[in-house]
Amino acid sequence: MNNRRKFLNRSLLGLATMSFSKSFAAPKVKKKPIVISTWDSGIPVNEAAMEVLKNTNGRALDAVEKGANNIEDTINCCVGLGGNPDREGRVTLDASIMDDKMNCGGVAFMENIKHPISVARKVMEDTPHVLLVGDGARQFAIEKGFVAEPDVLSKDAQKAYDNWLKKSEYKPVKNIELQQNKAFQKGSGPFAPQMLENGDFNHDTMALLALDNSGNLSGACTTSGMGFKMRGRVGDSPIIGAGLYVDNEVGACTSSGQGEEVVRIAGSHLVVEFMRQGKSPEMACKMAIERLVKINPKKAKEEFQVGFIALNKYGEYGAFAINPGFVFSVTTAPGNGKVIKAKSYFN
Ligand code: SD4
Repeated sequence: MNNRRKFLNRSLLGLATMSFSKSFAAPKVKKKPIVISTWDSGIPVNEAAMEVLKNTNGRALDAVEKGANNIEDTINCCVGLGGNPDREGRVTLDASIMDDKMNCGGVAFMENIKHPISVARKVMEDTPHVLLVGDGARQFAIEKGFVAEPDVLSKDAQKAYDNWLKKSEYKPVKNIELQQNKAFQKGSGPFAPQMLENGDFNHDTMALLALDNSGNLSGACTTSGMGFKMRGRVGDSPIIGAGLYVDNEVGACTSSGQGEEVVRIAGSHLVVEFMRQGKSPEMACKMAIERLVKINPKKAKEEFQVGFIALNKYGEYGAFAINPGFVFSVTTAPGNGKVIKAKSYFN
């Protein structure tokens, strides 16, 4: 047999094997509905989202908005208007949302509006744009019926700001929970979320992803951003592809941590692309973290935290962080939320 014929025969055999394995591969079962979110403060957030998802026709998009609203409502907390201010003492909010049809919207550097995620949804649904910022975002929100809240810091934020003013040093805290959570420090597995003295959970970003009963994915990310940032600073959270990305054919990803680092690698989009190549959600998050650490391993170890969470279209989920301390919450039915410790690059 000449070489060309041998080659053709081998190729045909290869094709036959490929189509054989394809048609006989067991179809993956979708584990749905499911909602996952960043940090242990995600437990009540997931619960609010599950109220929507438990209904046969509950949409993932409505679920992630409701979940984000839940934490934006906790006035004395960290995400939303109760969050830490910038270095001029003003709370400025970033948020983004993305649905199962590649629709997306966001707001950034927005003040005085309690539910930035809902304004982000209005940007997505009622404008030809993807992102509105600053006064323009606030003006749009008011036109849409949102109420402008007064410029008052929450009790905790005022305390934190007064404290910060003493040195005025910009030193983002790597993991707020790590300092609060004794169970985590002991290194035990899933644990009950730790509450602060005043009964609130504490973190400045809430990002969540949901898969509904129809098999559709959506995601939302809402934050007051890094405390004591420069005025006008915007992080990864409102930037589609960085702080959030959803591709209904593949999966979804969102992030928490030092936004500048996430933007640098278009983090959430990168994780979704790794899942498209067949990687599991955890492996996809890990590969994106490795990409980030490679830029400056010493800085990554010593100076900041980034954590990704990902959910694929089959309801499989995973997470990975640069440093220990990142946890995420998973809920598949009302009341069954659990907090899981993410693996990290450094230990
Ligand atoms: C930001 N990624 O503004 C947000 C902050 C954050 O936990 O996630 N903190 O950069």
